[in-house]
Amino acid sequence: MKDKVLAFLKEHNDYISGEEISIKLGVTRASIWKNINKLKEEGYQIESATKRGYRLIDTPDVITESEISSIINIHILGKKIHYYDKVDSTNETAKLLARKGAEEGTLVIADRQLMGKGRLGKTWDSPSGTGIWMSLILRPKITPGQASQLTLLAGLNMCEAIGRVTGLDSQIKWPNDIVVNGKKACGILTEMSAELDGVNYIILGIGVNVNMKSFGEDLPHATSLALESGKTYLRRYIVKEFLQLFETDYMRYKDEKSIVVFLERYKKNCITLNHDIKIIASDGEYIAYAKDIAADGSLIVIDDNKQERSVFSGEVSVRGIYDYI
Ligand code: BT5
Repeated sequence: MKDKVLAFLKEHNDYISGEEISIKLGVTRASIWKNINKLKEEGYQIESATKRGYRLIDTPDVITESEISSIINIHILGKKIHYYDKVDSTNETAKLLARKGAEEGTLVIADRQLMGKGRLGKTWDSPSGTGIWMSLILRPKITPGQASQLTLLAGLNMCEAIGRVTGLDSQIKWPNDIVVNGKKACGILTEMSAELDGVNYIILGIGVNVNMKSFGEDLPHATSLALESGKTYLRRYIVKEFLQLFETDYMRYKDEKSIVVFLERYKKNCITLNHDIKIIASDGEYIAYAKDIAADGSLIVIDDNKQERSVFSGEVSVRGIYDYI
């Protein structure tokens, strides 16, 4: 009912009386009044005037299902949206939904995560009201080994979406970070359930620091889009831009079953290439030069012995950025 009342207010730029809304929606005026108060609590600025009724003046920076749905015009990604004020981790919630059969493109998004996850058991700081914490359920017909390619594609699209909405020059640190002015503004965590020869589902989890004004001392390398630009943003427009870009490219990826067609764009936005990097692999740590991205998405590096090696995953630090100075 709350969403219906909101939709009504949005349709009418001017005042609309409580009576008119109650007749159209077939509920009591008391119920309208209760739902208007709920909307006000969520931050919607609604003016009420005797005899004239209610008028929506301003919509807050919320990322609820109704606010996102009202601005996106796409077919698969975000067709079904599950919004939560708070969850432990949107990736975990998405996994539960995927196991119950949630369809491809289902989006789980939360205002706050209590136990946001990074890779390999690390945590992801996800305070309320300032960031985008979301996970997409995908069901592509690819092999488990290809799943990490979706991290690259999503990173590329989020990098482009950030550029379009904010004008900031963001870059991708292979494989899963988006960096602005040398600090981390976004991280991606791709998880999957798979058999030997195929993927059941992939959970593509993305965290973007949008409007934070500061970070704790434990996160010296973190930044937000607001900190870098001096402006604040409505989070839903970044979600919208990303979903639109990613839907187009993801559909093409599913047809091609390859990221080759995206590699030129990826490389143009990748800060890792042509830099010295430090790789922390399962068999130890080494320094190398990042030369290229291969057709399968792996990073091609040249080590101290002038040997070419492929890096498929692991911790990669770029000289001059974050902790590898
Ligand atoms: C990542 O891991 O960068 C993946 C982050 C994915 C977060 C999204 S939010 C929606 C979805 N649901 C989840 O539960 N997770 C996903 P990794 O590369 O391992 O980086 C983790 C490290 O980044 C931590 O150890 C911290 O040092 C740092 N970090 C934590 N919170 C941060 C933040 N908000 N901004 C920047 N850096 C952060």
